[in-house]
Amino acid sequence: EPAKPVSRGAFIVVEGLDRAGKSTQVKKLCDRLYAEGHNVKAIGFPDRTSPIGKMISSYLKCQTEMDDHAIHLLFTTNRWEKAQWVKDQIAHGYTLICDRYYYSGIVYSAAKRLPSLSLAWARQPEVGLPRPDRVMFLDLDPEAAVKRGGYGDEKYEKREMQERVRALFLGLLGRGGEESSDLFVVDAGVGVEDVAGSIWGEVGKVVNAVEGGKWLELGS
Ligand code: 2DT
Ligand code: MG
Repeated sequence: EPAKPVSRGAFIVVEGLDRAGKSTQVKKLCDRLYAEGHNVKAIGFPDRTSPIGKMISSYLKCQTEMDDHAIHLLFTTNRWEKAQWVKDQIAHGYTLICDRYYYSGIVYSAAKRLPSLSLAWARQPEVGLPRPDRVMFLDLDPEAAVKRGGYGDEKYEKREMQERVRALFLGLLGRGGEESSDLFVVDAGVGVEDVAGSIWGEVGKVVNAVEGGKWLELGS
């Protein structure tokens, strides 16, 4: 089926803790959108392919150490280096499904609980990045994540860290402002098809509204 002409593509982010099923759900969502005639591309952060992405990857694999503020700013820069590309794709009618974005960015850094690195501090360098049309938060109890086979060996894949990250994510909802209105919580503790169904129930509506010209401006 040829893709329909659209006003612009939608920018959808999928967020969640490690093992919440983000990669699986991003793939299923892209396949469904494509099958229904949308132009769609999957992207994700950190994008480990750029020179900065390689530094981030090395940090996450515990091969290099870095100051917590410095690594935060590298994650942010890794988004800025793709910001114009994101805008261009959307303007050309591609709907982007993005695995993690600045919501992970601020929450993982703030979960380190440094006196000098608050959520507000972490948010500042992200200001001005393309704002998504919707952020699907795949919520999973770290207890359930452990039952799914547990974590890998990367930097933040520790139970205590995951608990703090989850609390901060859920805290964003009550904080008011952009983050709380962007986030849509999905229970990721049920079966793969049920999670996909909940995601589709929201994203299908948003994508059709955006592509149909009902939500004109991409925010920032
Ligand atoms: P993946 O497991 O999805 O590859 O993520 N992270 C991610 C941050 O600390 N800041 C960020 O801005 C982003 C995008 C979350 C690798 C880890 O990196 C964390 C998990
Ligand atoms: Mg991971």
